[in-house]
Amino acid sequence: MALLHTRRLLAAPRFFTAAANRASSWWSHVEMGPPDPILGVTEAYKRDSNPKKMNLGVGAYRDDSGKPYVLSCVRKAEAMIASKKMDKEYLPIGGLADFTRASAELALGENSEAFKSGRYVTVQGISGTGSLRIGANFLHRFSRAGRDVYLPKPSWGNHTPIFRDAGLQLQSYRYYDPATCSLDFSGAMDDIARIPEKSIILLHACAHNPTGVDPRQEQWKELAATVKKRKLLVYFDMAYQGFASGDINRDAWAVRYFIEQGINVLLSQSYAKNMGLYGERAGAFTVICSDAEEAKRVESQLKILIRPMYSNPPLNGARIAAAILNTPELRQEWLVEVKGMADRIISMRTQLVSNLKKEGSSHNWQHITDQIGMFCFTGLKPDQVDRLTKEFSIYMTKDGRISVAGVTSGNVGYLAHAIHQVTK
Ligand code: PLA
Repeated sequence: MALLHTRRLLAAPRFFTAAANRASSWWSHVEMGPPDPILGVTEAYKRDSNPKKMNLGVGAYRDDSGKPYVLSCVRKAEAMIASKKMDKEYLPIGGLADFTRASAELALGENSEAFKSGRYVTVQGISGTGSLRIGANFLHRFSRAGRDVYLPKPSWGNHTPIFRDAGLQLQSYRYYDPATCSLDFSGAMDDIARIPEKSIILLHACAHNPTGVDPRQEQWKELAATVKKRKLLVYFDMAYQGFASGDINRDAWAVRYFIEQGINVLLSQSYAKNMGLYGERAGAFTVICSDAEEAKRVESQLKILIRPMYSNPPLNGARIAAAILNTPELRQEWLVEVKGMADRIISMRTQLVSNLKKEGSSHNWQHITDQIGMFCFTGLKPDQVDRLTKEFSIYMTKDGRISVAGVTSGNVGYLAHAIHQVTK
């Protein structure tokens, strides 16, 4: 009793001091924020001690033994760079020229009129996200297309805060039909035809995230015609070039087609997935302009935007990507490795469906193999996702998206079993 009493006496002043500190703090009004819907899944996964746990949240490619994969062309590029003992000076504000030029060529194609005539500007960005943000800030400062950005419904979760934090307003157009787990093309066309003229529309260039559903080429053509008629400003997000079909040219088809139709698009690129350079943060932002002189003016303003944000971009990832893109043998090896990653994902889709059938599932899982790219939008409901996590330690985003790139021949059976248990 006496001991308890003493403890209380000791505890009391400490409690009062803490409360007083809180009240007088500059940040007492700051509320606890929610975890990130995608990266928060990884945090929860790391806390789980179940040896069977699976992280199908973030889109990060794993090899077939479930390990992070560093491309062999990347290892070679790194060795090449190391052997040159290069300096660590600042890059120019717009980034590494060998990298930005090669990025534009990769997206537009070497025969592109826009590329050859120089009526474009490409600046290096901090991977896809940072490049999107440069674009968003550029739009906020210079857009003649107003402040409304139309996103597909659904879109990558980070698109909304990227554009919102840059001061733009988010709107949406129909894109996905949950009833068929496929593209709602007529819904999309109806909505896009009603977007007020001269608004901004965001399109996923390929491997739409989170749905894995892309328009076919004829549908892209119709879309381009409508966009042109409505005089919309098109912003392409291309975070998965090569990951959809395994072929970087095929995956850039929509971007190239729009530009050929005279639509001067904005474009963000990322090398996180297709070169596996996730943490290196290599990406690019491009504006297609009406001529080379306009491109120079736009470039000058992009530099003015970038300088107070982060002064100039990081060096290492851009050097690696540039070495791969500009060295013929490395580039060739890269193209094979991209195809290898895309093919492994495709084979996991097939194996997941056949394992679900083996489990005795009578649902129609065809969308798993129809969808493309890194993700599968399973159609699982939030309570089913909860059960997968709680009962099976399978981690994924609440919307039922799984990163197929995280499935392996070793765990696809376990995943199918678990999905069957929560859907039967
Ligand atoms: N655009 C889209 C459509 C994306 O899916 C992602 C990444 C990015 C841009 C940006 O990637 P970067 O900044 O790393 O280059 N989406 C991931 C990761 C793979 C994430 O959410 O940050 C995803 O799991 O959806």
